[in-house]
Amino acid sequence: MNTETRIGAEELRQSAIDVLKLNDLGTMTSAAPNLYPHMWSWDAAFVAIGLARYDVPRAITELRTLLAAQWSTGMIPHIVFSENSAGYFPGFDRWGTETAAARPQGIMSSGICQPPVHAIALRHIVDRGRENGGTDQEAAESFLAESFDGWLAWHRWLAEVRDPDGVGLIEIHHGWESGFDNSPRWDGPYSRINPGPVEPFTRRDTLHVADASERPDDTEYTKYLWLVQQMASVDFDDRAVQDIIDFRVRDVFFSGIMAASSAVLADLADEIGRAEDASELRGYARRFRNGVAASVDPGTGLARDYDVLAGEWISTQTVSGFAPLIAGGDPAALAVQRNLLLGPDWMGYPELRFPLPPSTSPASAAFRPRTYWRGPVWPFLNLLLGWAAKRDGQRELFETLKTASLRQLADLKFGEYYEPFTGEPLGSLNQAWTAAAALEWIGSER
Ligand code: 2M8
Repeated sequence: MNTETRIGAEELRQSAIDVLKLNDLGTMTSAAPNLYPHMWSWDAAFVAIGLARYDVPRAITELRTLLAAQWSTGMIPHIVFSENSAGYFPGFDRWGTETAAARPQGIMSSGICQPPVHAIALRHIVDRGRENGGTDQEAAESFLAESFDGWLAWHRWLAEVRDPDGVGLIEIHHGWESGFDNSPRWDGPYSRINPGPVEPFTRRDTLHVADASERPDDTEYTKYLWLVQQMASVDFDDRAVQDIIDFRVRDVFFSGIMAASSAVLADLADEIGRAEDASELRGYARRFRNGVAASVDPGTGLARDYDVLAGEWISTQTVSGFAPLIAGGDPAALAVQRNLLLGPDWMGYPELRFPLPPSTSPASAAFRPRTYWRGPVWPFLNLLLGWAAKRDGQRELFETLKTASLRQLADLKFGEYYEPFTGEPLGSLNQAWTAAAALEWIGSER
């Protein structure tokens, strides 16, 4: 690295730390300063990865706060609400989780979940702790021992409750559970929902972006709220929800993360002498890796979601199609996926500002370059793809993603998502997991 880039990296690192400090609410980090004034489950995991690069104890606090909100079933809720109840819609009062039997008393949370990236974050914390030694190492090791049962319960709940038939794909009950809220992946399932009466609502998200069309529209929100109402009507009881909910989809990207994370947690289990749990977790890793691999469309080479209610595979050209690269598995199949990812419909699309995969391929009719999960580039996803590439010894792909990401993030805006052709930051600025991604990319260079 030459001096100029080194200075650039130091400035980026400092700015990213400033963003995490700006979002720091004490024992949790808001996903973004105004748009998302609460803690989100998978954002918190990425935030912890970034924090661990400069403050291991604070990274531990982040995951500890999230885990304290775990439901007695094992589910980790997708939002842990801060006291700033006015800042975001739907807030705790609208979720209807007040009377849910499994929610820990005194902790305000939503009643759905998000992809289980947490064990990967835990791995990063343990690794940073061991590198630093001293009190960081002690804190990381004791957090691993203290929290292990919680993460295990979370993976078990996912495997048993969200994949009761053992097909190797996790079923979700809301687009919000995927984290890819309004992706074209969910157009089919949402198009078949006819919402019943939904209580009147005033959105707040559109107040915090430059242009409301960067967000989902009101028709989409009505359906999102309808699903929440359906779940609340049965007090978020797992079995009852599955019987009545209008959205039942097996999410391939969620499942890819489940496979990868289970393998990571299995290694951590071994490190603390929990051999039996390690073998259970390796079983989950295998099952979900196989489920993801079996979903690949032989025609397009992309992995697919499955619509349970319609009884059909969902074929879209979205970045979730690369779930096998996250899950890991058969080297030959992964090599085919890597070629596709680097090819002209994705990272090699000629007009891209940086060679980074858009959330929807620009070659797809569903592609919208400025609209949220329908086209923009999401920096935290690139970090995840890079992590998986490194795990699999794919140094070249890792370096390509890293170099392009560091160039993209050098604007110091920390956009929630980016316009693929111009590199313009969109959605919220100072988004926490974008700053965390910058810190991890920089840290991995040293
Ligand atoms: C977005 O989702 C929330 C709902 O959960 C929203 O739009 O209000 C998604 O990008 C999701 O993946 C992310 O975790 C969350 C916070 O960054 O925002």
